[in-house]
Amino acid sequence: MKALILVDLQNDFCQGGALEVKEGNMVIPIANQLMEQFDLVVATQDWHPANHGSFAANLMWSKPGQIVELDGLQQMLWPIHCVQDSFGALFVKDLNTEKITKVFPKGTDPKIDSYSGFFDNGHRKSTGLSEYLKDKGVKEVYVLGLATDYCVKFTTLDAITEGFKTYLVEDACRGVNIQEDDSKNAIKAMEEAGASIIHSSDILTAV
Ligand code: VGL
Ligand code: ZN
Repeated sequence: MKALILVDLQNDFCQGGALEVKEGNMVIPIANQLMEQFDLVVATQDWHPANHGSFAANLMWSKPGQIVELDGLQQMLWPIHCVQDSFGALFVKDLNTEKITKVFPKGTDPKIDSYSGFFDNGHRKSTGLSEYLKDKGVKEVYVLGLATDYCVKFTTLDAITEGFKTYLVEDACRGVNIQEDDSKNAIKAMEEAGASIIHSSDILTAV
């Protein structure tokens, strides 16, 4: 059984969003097309309370891009984004959400961030995604979404360590690229960890 994991296809990561990822919207039509090839589609949703510790605005004298310590972990500070129930946290309007069987919110604890859809950044708590997929008999997962160098990367790495055969659909991802090569390096790290890097056409033409 194969599952498609849609990572953070939310307004704040797309055009005009608070944490806009360049060309983020371009992955939406690919996601819509790919969904048709899967029996199981799940989505992660960055879902922060307004007082989240990753927001620079919640910390005096700080700016997005700075690194601070949050509950014992290194934390990159971000602009306010994906606040629970806000427009920015909603899935992009053009995304076909009909095939999504379950949404996994993450980043809900103000004291810890969660880039991965499986665990928080300290691997302290599970979101339930791994258990859900295993319960459904999933052995292979295909990952796509935003952003390549953060949530896609850590979701993919956790999928591998959770024992799933893991595919990264490279053309259906875009990155933040605070440093120019961040996405490129993230893809390399995922590949080295055991992910198969594929193109959406590999899935679409195989059927
Ligand atoms: C993300 C930074 C902060 C992501 C989420 O979805 O990649 N990046 N929160
Ligand atoms: Zn976030």
